[in-house]
Amino acid sequence: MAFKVIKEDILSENDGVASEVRASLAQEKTFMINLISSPGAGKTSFLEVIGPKLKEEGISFVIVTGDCFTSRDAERLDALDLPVVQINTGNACHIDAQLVASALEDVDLEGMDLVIVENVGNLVCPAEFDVGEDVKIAILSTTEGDDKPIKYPLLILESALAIINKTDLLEYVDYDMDFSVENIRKINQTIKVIKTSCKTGEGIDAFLSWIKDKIKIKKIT
Ligand SMILES: Nc1nc2c(ncn2[C@@H]2O[C@H](COP(=O)(O)OP(=O)(O)O)[C@@H](O)[C@H]2O)c(=O)[nH]1
Ligand SMILES: [Mg+2]
Repeated sequence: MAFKVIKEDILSENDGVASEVRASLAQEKTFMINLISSPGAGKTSFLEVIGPKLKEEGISFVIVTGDCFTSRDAERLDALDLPVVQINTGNACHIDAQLVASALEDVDLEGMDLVIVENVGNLVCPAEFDVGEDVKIAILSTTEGDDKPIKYPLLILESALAIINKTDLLEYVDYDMDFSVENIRKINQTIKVIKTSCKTGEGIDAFLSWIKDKIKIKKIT
């Protein structure tokens, strides 16, 4: 029982900071996405592919990347000259709103179109924590099994978009795409699903057109 109370306190404290982050982004009309997946589903790879394309499109953005201990993801993104801020969470299995607020302190948000948070690889905790994002995006992959949507329904419920990555590996793995998408839609009737491959580029244009619409809508609301 006491455990439950502590958790509620932590979440309500987090929600207060998330609201502040959301308010400061609303002032600048900056859209924020929170990318959540298991370790290795392809969050950083996806950013390596979309980052240069966002630049080509003239979209201004910053990536806040979370990792327990290393700065490997930030180094990969920095090598492509993508704007990135690294957060180390230590043993924490998620990024919380305070960490995002601290990361954004040194970022000039004026005129910024998009903030991208790459959360810590985990399908449970990040789904519970609002970090001030406009939308959460679940990245699933064909190598982790088609039952992950039903095993981690909160993430699917909380997400506006589900990306199913590594479609190039479909012929090598036992992944029933119809079963996976069916379960995603059972859990969340309004979620959009995009199938991608960071290797072949499948689905990348579909994502870019989705994100450009979201950025446009944010600017006029
Ligand atoms: N075949 C294939 N491999 C991928 C794809 N996306 C990522 N990977 C590989 O999956 C591994 C983990 O990717 P990474 O981006 O580090 O995942 P993260 O932990 O979610 O950030 C790397 O070896 C990537 O090269 C994909 O679409 N197809
Ligand atoms: Mg990564």
